[in-house]
Amino acid sequence: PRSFLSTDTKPSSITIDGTPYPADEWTNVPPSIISHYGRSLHLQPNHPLSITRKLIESRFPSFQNHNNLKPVVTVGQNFDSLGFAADHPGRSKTDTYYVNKDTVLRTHTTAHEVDTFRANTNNGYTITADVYRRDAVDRSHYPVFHQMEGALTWDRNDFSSRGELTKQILADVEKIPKHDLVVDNPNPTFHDVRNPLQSEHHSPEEAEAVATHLKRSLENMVVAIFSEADKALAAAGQGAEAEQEPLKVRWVEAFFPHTSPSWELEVWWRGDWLEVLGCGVIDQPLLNRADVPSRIGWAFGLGLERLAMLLFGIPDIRLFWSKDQRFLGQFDESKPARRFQPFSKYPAAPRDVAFWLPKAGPVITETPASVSSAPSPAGGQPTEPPTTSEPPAFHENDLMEVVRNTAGTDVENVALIDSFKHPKTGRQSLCYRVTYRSLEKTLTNEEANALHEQIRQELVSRFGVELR
Ligand code: FA5
Ligand code: MG
Repeated sequence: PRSFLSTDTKPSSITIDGTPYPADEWTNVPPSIISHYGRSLHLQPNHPLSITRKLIESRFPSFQNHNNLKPVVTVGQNFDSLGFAADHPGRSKTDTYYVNKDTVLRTHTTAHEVDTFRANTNNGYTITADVYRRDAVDRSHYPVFHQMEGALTWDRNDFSSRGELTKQILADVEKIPKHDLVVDNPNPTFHDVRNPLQSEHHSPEEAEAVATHLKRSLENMVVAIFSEADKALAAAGQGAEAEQEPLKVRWVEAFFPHTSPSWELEVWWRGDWLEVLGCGVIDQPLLNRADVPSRIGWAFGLGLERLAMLLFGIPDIRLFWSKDQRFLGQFDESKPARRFQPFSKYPAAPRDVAFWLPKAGPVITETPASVSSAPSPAGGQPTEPPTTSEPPAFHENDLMEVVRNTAGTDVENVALIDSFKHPKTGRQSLCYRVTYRSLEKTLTNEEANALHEQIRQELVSRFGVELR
């Protein structure tokens, strides 16, 4: 298959949903990504992502729901309007799909916040949509996934004083249904330099009231999802484990350029803390940019696949894209949630690829969980546009993409299993294990070998690696 990245086949324009965009040295959206465009899984009746979306929306009954916003946005919408610094790693080509230097596939639903605040006549809204990130290949990461954004604001102009506004927010807190959820760490301290109260805009009491409303609203939403999940487990005769351990959540400090202070909500579920969403008190300059400077409020962004995987017990994120009736036929939005029954597990075909990198240079194999506000958890440095004379620096996400482009959903996992530097030459060697496994059939040895050989050759032609 043609790669939009290799210099010999680079087209002068790239067409998405019938619209041509001029390509440039930033263009890095491969055909395998464009082919996901327009599936709108979050709107497909009886799809688990749609069922999960509706369940969450039902916990915010007064909100407007925006579910049809297009994924091609400007760099301004995705980053600048949200206060991302010019050198923020989230802007890097290794993490983000650029249509061209001014245009990206949105990396988060937050890209629509400013426009939505500007147009909004109501106080609250959700935005559910497909988002795109260059990322690892494993059972919980896919380069296209779905987020739901939620936001609620109050207008100062409706109140005679800051004290009156605070009173109203606290009165609104009382209207949120009570829950008996265990909240492990209801009020973590937060870093007052990196994650301050916005004291030039908000009184501490206002900020505190907004944060309380935010946390109680999201705890209420999580209770809805997880009590459904518990019922589904009980119906499957697997409830005992869940009953022993009551549902538990905790708040963890987090950093986003578009909220302060910020938190992540984690849920204790079957032996693990799982990050479900990020949230915080909306950055006031963002609201000013949206021409609603008198508003104050909160926002959150959650991963829909993550919640749907928990709710239905779906073991692999690739399954959401399946058109197989053995998958789709298991979900019915008119009935209580049921546990997903794996229809079959086809054999895995692991294959290793080992190679020398072309020269000593930057190798980015890790995506550290940074304390920065990356919308993507990846922490790669922005790379220079590749030139024709020397191969670009190797970033692990580049390999992930070669694998995705070639093997699509027939690959389950890609993992670095060995890395060393030659003591004399200083050259770097890497070995990755690519695990092929189809969700729908048994891959023959020949099929796995053919995919693997294509990937090996692509690594040579794109990155100048030397196979070992
Ligand atoms: C953000 O994208 C922020 N824009 C969220 C936000 C919105 C914060 C509004 C504050 C206010 P983050 O990159 O952590 O944050 O992603 C949010 C959620 O998306 C994560 O908690 C996780 O549930 C989900 N998510 C992130 N990356 C992936 C992935 N590769 N696959 C599946 N789900 C993912
Ligand atoms: Mg995060």
